[in-house]
Amino acid sequence: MPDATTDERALVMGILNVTPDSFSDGGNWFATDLAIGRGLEMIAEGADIVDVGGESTRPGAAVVPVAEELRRVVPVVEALSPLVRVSVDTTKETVAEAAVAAGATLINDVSASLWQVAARCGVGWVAMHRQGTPDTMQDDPRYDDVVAEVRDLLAERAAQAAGAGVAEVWIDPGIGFGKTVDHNLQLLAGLDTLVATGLPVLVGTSRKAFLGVLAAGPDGATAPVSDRMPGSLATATWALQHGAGMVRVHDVAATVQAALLVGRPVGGPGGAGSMLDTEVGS
Ligand code: HH2
Repeated sequence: MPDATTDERALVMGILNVTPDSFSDGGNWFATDLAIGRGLEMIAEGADIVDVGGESTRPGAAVVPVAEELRRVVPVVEALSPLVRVSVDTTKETVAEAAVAAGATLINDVSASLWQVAARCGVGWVAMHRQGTPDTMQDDPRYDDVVAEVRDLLAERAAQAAGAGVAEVWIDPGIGFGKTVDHNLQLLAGLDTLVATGLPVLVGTSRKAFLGVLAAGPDGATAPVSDRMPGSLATATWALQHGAGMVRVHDVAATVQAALLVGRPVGGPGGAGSMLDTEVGS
């Protein structure tokens, strides 16, 4: 969480999908050299962590064989990890281990099941909540109390991870993973319940489908991925203001700027107020 009394800001994790089929940037960075180039760009834009993934988690995405996921991910991790902190977005033990050997220091685990791997490798771990698996998760997600259920599952997994010796554990509500639009909004509105666990919270809303639904045009058509940047930024800013310690985003430069503003009190020393004052009239 940004400390309002200092210049600190929350962390921005840049998304780097080395895949042909991710819902937003699929195919853009599928070639290794293009992926490394995008990683360098995100570093220049201020990313604190670059999250390298080789398998899409979008509803209905194809399962990627281990050898192919390794081929996509490892060279990119190797190239970027001397320059920036790298996380690996995978649910496969072998891929997580190989990425750590290549320099990754955080396992971003949308299955919230790889804590023993993180413990063994001596790296951090992100436990993300999801209901179901990508092929069926959006069919008919149901909860009695989505915020409490997500919090309880994540707190339980975090305790298991801590017990196994993982020193750095993040929890993530898994926006869009087995959740309706309403569930996603309830989770964002109830973020303080996750923050109250005392565990650092990561939130990923970037360009997700619920933002397209909320930004539907007058004809009711869902806003395409290319029109979801305003909602992405608004929800990332909301999350940061409500205590998230990190946001996972495609649009790194814009989010870093938002994080700087949110992390600094208006009018405080070196704060947003003074930054804006300086720019008035210039
Ligand atoms: N969302 C996606 C993938 N990984 N990891 C965490 N911790 N939190 C998230 O919300 C999250 C995640 C889905 O987004 P993206 O990587 O852009 O798409 P795809 O899975 O299609 O590659």
